[in-house]
Amino acid sequence: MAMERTFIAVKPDGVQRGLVGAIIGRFEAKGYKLLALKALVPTKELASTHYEALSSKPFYGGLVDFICSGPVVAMVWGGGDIVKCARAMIGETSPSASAPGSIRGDYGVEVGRNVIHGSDAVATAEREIALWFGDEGVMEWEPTLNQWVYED
Ligand code: IDP
Repeated sequence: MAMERTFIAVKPDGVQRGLVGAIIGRFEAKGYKLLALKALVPTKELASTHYEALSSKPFYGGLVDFICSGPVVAMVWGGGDIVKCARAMIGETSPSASAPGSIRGDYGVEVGRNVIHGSDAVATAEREIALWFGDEGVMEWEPTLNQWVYED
């Protein structure tokens, strides 16, 4: 099993709606480890760089404005196959297409208010971790409960 890191952000709608604790709880309960966490109102530069792959989309400007509209809780989580598994925990891009039990399926209604971001690939995760955390660094640690989450 590949030990990976992923970048997770609770978007302004998730923070305003008081979903930070519930979302962190899901990743903790799954058995993943928290490696970094901060709350910030992203600058326009940060948000537009984060979403630059979508710059040709009609919703890009609104998306960037939305991400800068209030506090975001940015996190790095680590664990086995976490990039793909976190995306499954998050659900589809549109909450209305997301299964009940997923974060977007349980907490969201519309695509432009879908509560949470999660990296879509290992390379994207490393790019996003560097962009959001840069020189601040990200912890590495060995949770004592790992023996109850992983076979070896
Ligand atoms: P993802 O967040 O599931 O990886 P992406 O296609 O990378 O989905 O889109 C990034 C974000 O852009 C979405 O999470 C959502 O907030 C927003 N978005 C995507 N498609 C639309 C749309 O059709 N209308 C408005 N916002 C959208």
